[in-house]
Amino acid sequence: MVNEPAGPPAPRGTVVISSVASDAHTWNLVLLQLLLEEMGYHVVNLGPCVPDALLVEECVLRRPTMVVVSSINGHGYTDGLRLAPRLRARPELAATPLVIGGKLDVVEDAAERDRQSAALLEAGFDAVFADAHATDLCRYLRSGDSAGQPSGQSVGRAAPRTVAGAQGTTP
Ligand code: B12
Repeated sequence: MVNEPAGPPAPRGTVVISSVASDAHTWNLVLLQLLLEEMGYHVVNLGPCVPDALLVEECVLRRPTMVVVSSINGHGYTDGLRLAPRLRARPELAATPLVIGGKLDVVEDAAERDRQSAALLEAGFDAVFADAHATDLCRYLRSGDSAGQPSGQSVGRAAPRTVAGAQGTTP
């Protein structure tokens, strides 16, 4: 699934949204897309089960303002650890803001989750949203702008962060 709305580029630039190779869930991606479009970004949603190499090539081609990786099947931690270095290995993407979020693991232990988030940051992500809500991404984007307005420029490698939430899940 690659959505390409017609019309001129959005003023805040292009965000690539993608899931990871193992993850078939879709509505998390759609929700993130709607929120970011509402904030004024042009969104390229690559959809679920995206092979690492395809994501890398799409990002090199499109040079996005930011890359948002979303995974909820519980393998996001493993997939993310493998994926981030592959993106960062391309000089064109070495400084591109890169975040990951969703239900990234199946661990209950907060300390272990913190350790995993730290490992994802170490692997190359700028921010990790473990079990957070999609609106936390909007807050993150707005946080660098003193006027409180959304700003794609505010996300940078200099400010690694982890955001942990307490979203409920149903079996
Ligand atoms: C629908 C569904 C499916 C459908 C998906 C259909 C489709 N086309 O999307 C099907 C049946 C295919 C499926 C399969 C599986 N599923 Co499923 N699925 C769900 C379910 C019921 C809803 C997911 C959904 O659409 N939510 C709606 C969206 C809008 O919300 P969300 O996904 O929660 O995303 C929110 C946050 O995570 C966050 N977020 C997400 N990404 C990001 C990124 C950033 C940057 C930020 C800030 C926030 C963020 O924002 C969103 C809104 O708040 C959930 C349970 C639940 N109620 O959540 C299980 C669930 C996600 N599935 C689960 C599992 C285990 C599986 C399977 C492995 C089951 C199996 N054994 O086969 C497979 C995996 C298949 C695969 N290869 O990925 C588990 C994951 C466990 C975990 N991570 O802890 C869940 C949580 C169920 C459970 N309680 O165990 N699933």
